[in-house]
Amino acid sequence: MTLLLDNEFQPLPPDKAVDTKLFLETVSHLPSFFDCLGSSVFGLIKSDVNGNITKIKAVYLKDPQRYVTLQDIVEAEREAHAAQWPKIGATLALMWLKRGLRFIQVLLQSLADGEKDPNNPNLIKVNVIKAYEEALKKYHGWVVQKIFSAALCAAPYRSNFLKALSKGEEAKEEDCLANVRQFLVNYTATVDAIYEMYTSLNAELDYTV
Ligand code: CIS
Repeated sequence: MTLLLDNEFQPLPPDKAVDTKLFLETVSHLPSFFDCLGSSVFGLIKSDVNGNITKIKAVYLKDPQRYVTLQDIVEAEREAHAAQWPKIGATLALMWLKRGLRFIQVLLQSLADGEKDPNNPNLIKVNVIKAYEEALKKYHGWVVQKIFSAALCAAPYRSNFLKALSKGEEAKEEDCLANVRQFLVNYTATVDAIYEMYTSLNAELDYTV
């Protein structure tokens, strides 16, 4: 079984509300994946993503019955902290987490679509750069863009990355990409739903770090 399909997202209900408990259970598997990418530069990213998840979880655990969906949390924080919202609490943590999740979505989709550098077909730099430009770059100033460049140099080979997604087992590339495509169905729908929620609640910010 692959890492991705072991951690598949659930289909969304018709109103596209994202169940907080299921979402947190699924994304909690993400930070440990950074360990098998094999470079210490991923430690920084892991700790940022981990921090986001921990913050959302802490709010959820205060009142699970009240915070059944992610939107319940964001709306409750809007009520409670009108002056600082949305740059506060789980609303801010989810704002950044969704950008990391979008990065992963674009990266996996680009791999699944067979996008490659014809001169270096076993590198994933073109896929990583595409994901970065679509999901994160506009929120990063000069210093963080330099961290990205360091992470890009440490990006694994395509074959090793696909192997890591197969939990280190040897698997045919086509089988692995088929699993990526299947994983992307519910994953993309979930990430899109969170983005739509931020737009509809006017909760998106565009400051740079
Ligand atoms: C494979 C190569 C990958 C290259 C990756 C390059 C990514 C770009 C690196 C940028 C450096 C990021 C360093 C941190 C920057 C932070 O300053 C920035 C802003 O942070 C936020 C906090 O999160 O600042 C706020 C204040 O302004 C708050 O402090 C906030 O924290 S809060 O509110 O919680 O207190 N953060 C970011 O820019 C976010 C960066 C996210 C980067 C995600 C990159 C993901 C890379 C993944 C590569 C591997 C793909 C794996 C694919 C599949 C794995 C499947 C695993 C199975 C589990 C599935 C479940 C999903």
